[in-house]
Amino acid sequence: MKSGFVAILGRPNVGKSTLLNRLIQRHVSIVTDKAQTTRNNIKGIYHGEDLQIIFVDTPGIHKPEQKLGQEMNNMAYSAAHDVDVSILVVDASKPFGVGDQYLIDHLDIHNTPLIIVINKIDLARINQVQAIKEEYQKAFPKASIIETVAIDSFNLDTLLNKIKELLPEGPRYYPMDVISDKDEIFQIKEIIREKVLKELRQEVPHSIAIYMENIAWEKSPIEIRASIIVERDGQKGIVLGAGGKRIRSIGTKARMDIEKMLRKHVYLELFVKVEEDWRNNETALKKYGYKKEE
Ligand SMILES: Nc1nc2c(ncn2[C@@H]2O[C@H](COP(=O)(O)OP(=O)(O)OP(=O)(O)O)[C@@H](O)[C@H]2O)c(=O)[nH]1
Ligand SMILES: [Mg+2]
Repeated sequence: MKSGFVAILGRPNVGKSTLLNRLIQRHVSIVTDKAQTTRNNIKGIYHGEDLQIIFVDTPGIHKPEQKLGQEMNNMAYSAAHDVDVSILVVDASKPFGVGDQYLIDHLDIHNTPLIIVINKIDLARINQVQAIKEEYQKAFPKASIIETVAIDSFNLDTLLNKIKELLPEGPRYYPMDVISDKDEIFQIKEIIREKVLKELRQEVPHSIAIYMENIAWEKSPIEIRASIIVERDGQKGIVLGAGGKRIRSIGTKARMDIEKMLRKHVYLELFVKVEEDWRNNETALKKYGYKKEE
C-alpha cells in the first residue's frame, strides 16, 4: 500500500483548508472569508483502499507584523520539512504580486515532490490562470500543476491520483476511524473562533484568541465556559455588540455546531477578556496554543 505525509501550503485565503476538508470529505479545519484563519498545523487523514494520506493544513504564509504571524509562518515552514509531497495552493483570481514573491523567497520546498494547485479558477479568466501558472512554473520548474475549484471539489480526483503516484510504499499510520490529530477541545475552540471571525469585520478578527476556561463533560448538558480574548478595550464592545446581541449570536451558532460535532447537548457560556497586545507576548502565545512550550 502507499502512504505518506502531504503538506498543504500557500498564502492566506487561497483555499488550503477548503481543499483539505473536501479531499477528506470531513470538516476538520475551519474556513472563513478572512485571511489568516488557520493558525496551527492541522492533520486530516484520507483513508483509501491501499492508500493513506496524512494531509497537513498550515497557516497562510505572509509578511508577519506580530510574533503570532512569525509563529504561524514557522509552523508552515516546519510542515514543509518531513513530508513526502508538498502541495502549494495558489489563488488564480489574484494577480501575481509581492505576497507571492514573499512566499517563494521564504518557503523552502525544493527538495520534495511538489504539486502546484491553481485554485479558484471559477473566479478567474483563462488568461489570468495562464499568467499565474507561468509565474509559478518559473519559480518551481519541476512541479506538476493542477487547476481546481476546491469549493466544488472540481478536479480533486486528478489531484488525489497525482499524490498517489508520488507517495512511497508505506504503512497505515493511523487507524481507519481517526480523521484528525486534534482533540475535541481544540475543535470546540476553533468552532467558536470561526463564529467570531464570521461575525466581525476587518482588523478585529486577527486580534482574537479563544481560551477554554472549563468543560464539565460529566454534566448533561455538557457545560462549556470559554473566553474570547481581545487585544484592546475598544474591541470588547465590538465583540459584545449592542446589548450583548453579537456575542449571543456567536454563542448560539457555536453551540449548534459543537452539539453537532459531539452529538450531545451543550450549555455554552462565553466571556470577553482583554489581554493587551497578546499577539506579541510569548507567554500568551503559548497559553493560547500558538507556540510550543520549550
Ligand atoms: N470561488 C471560490 N472560492 C473558494 C474556493 N476555494 C476556497 N474558496 C473560498 O475562499 C475563502 C478562503 O478559504 P480557506 O479554505 O479558509 O483558505 P485558506 O487558504 O485556508 O486561508 P488561511 O487559513 O487564512 O490561510 C473561503 O471563503 C472559501 O469559501 C474556490 O475554489 N472557489
Ligand atoms: Mg486555512
